[in-house]
This record gives sequence, C-alpha cells and structure tokens, in this order.
Amino acid sequence: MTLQEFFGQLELLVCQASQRFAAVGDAAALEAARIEFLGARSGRLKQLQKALGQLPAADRPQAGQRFHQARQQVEEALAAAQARLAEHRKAIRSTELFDPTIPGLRPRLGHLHPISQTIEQLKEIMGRLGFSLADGPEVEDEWHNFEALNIPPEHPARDPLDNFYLATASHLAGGDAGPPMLLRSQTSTVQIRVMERQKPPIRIIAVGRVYRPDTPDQTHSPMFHQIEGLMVDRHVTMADLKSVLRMLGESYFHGEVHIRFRPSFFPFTEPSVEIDMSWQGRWIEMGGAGMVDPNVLRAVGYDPEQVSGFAFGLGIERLCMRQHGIDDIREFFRNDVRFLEQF
Ligand code: FA5
Repeated sequence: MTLQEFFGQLELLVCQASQRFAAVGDAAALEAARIEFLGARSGRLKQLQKALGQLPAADRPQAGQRFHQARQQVEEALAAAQARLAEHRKAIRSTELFDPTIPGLRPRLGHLHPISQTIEQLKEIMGRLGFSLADGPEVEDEWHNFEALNIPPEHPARDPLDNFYLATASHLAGGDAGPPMLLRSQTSTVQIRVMERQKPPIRIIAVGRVYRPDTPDQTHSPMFHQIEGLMVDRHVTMADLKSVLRMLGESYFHGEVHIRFRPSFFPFTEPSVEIDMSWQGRWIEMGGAGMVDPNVLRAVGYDPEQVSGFAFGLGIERLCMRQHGIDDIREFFRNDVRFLEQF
C-alpha cells in the first residue's frame, strides 16, 4: 500500500465510523459499532495500524501522525454517540416515571410502641396533678442505687447475682477499677438525684428503664419500665399517697379504681406498702410505695422534723398489660408487627 492509499483508507474509515456512530439507536448497536471500528484485536483501525507497519520506513512518521488524528476523531464520534444515548435514556425515564393516572402508594405510617403510649399517658396525667418530670442515668453508682436509699452494703438486694454490675473499661484493663457501676434496678435512684439538687417542696415523677436479672416469664422481664413518684413537703401523709394513686389509676383506666395497701418492706420507706389496684373487679399488684424514710431525708440534707414525703414505684408494663388485657409481658419486646399494630 502506498502512503496516498493509506491516507485514503483512513479518510474513508473516519467517515464511515462517524456515520455509523451518529446513526445507532441503542446501546447494543453502539457497542457493535465500537467493536467494528475500535476493537482491540480485529477492529478496522487496528487493521490499518498493521498496514502502517508495512509502509516504507520514510513514510511511517507522517503516516503515524495521520493515523493518530484519525483514531482521535473516531473516539470523539463514539463519545458523542454515548452522550446522545444517555440523554435519550434520561428523557425516556423522566416521561415514564411521571404517570399522573397511577394511584399513589400510601406510605406505611408507624406509631408509638404501646409502652411508649402508656408512658406518655402517665406523664400527662401526673403533669395535671402538678408533678414535673425528672430524669436520671440508667448506669448508676452504688450510692444512688443503694446507699442513699438506706440499703447498706450487707443488704441482700446488693448481691451481684441480683443486679447487673458493669465491668468498666478500667476493670477490663486491670487498672484502677474505680467505683462499681451498675444498671439501675429501680427508678428510686432518681428520688435521690432530685432531692440532692432541690429543696422541698418536691413533686416529681421519673419514668424509665430498669434492669434486673429476673428470669423472663409471663409477668417478668430483665428489662422493664417503672414510674416513680415523689412528693416531699410539710404534712405529706399516706392519705395523700393513696389519693394520688387513685387519681392516677382512674385517669389511666378511665373508670373507678380501688387502691389497696398491703404492709411491705422497702429500706427507703417507712411504713412501706405494696400497691394493689382493682379495676373492673380484678385486683392486680402494681408496685411499691411508702413514706420516705427519715434516714433518706437526712442523707440528702433534709430535716425529717420539718418535712415528710411519700414515694411510689409502679411497673409500667403491668399497667399497660392490665389496660389492654395482654397476658404475656414478653410480647412487648418480641417486636412482632402483628402484635404492635393492634395499639
Ligand atoms: C421497687 O422497685 C421499689 N423501688 C418501689 C418503690 C418506690 C417502693 C418508692 C417504695 C417507694 P418492686 O421491686 O416491688 O419495688 O418493683 C415495683 C414494680 O415493678 C412491681 O410491683 C412490678 O409491677 C414491677 N416489676 C418488678 N420486677 C419486674 C420485672 N422483672 N418485670 C416487669 N415488671 C417488674
């Protein structure tokens, strides 16, 4: 092949490639055209490159320069075709996506978990009775969970087998372990935190998770929720406690509720009672309560001669179960949507 013939062939190839790329209508045709002209092994440009090697040595630099230009032109034609097809696809997609006649998909709305619903109701009821919301950490020290609540070191309630003690980072590293920490076993810890900060009169509730290594069964879960109530002022009596609990019960259950106190023992209240509530003729054990022990009042710097107070702690799951007739506490934590959807 002469140099002139080589140039002619290149001219023809660029022209044909440009026409083919400009005419393709889909990705498959474009790919076929790409292979025909630019294919690495037997593409037409590759064939001409081989022919270039056969030209007389003196012609090769000029031929090589022209060959390089031709390859660039073919590649530009390919890129232009690719861009054109992409634009086309985008345009089709946007017209396809908007069909105003297709009925819309209604997004599935979730709702609050039944326990969260109960918590919201309890906060609202107690708010109306003048109790504000207090908060405390779920990871507690022994002072707030035990000592300040009049639970001395030898008390069985502090047994590591009855509590979730935590291994802190320094415990694990084998260094200075620091004070033992545990997941709080009752919301009564918040009573102490509030009384340490505030002077009477006090009227608070604390709501939240508590943890105990109880074996799960129909009425027990190792993690559950409590609502704690605390009222400290001059002349607060057990009668106030009973009235507040009855109002709480009647507002929550929307009906007549009877409260029964059974003598009990909590180290931080004296006297102490178990609270039973009766609604629609059935008695249920709801929690513990009592008059705040003078030792606790003293531990937070109050004068038991001047102020007295009541405190109560109710199991929130128990309230919710009673209201909705749920007979297994474990349902709350299985997260089965068929159960949760019913509330
Ligand atoms: C207490 O936790 C005391 N802090 C209550 C209290 C507060 C007494 C203030 C005096 C003054 P008790 O351990 O009985 O008490 O628990 C209270 C309620 O929590 C129980 O009546 C029950 O309704 C609920 N409860 C206890 N353990 C579990 C459990 N494992 N799963 C679900 N609910 C539980």
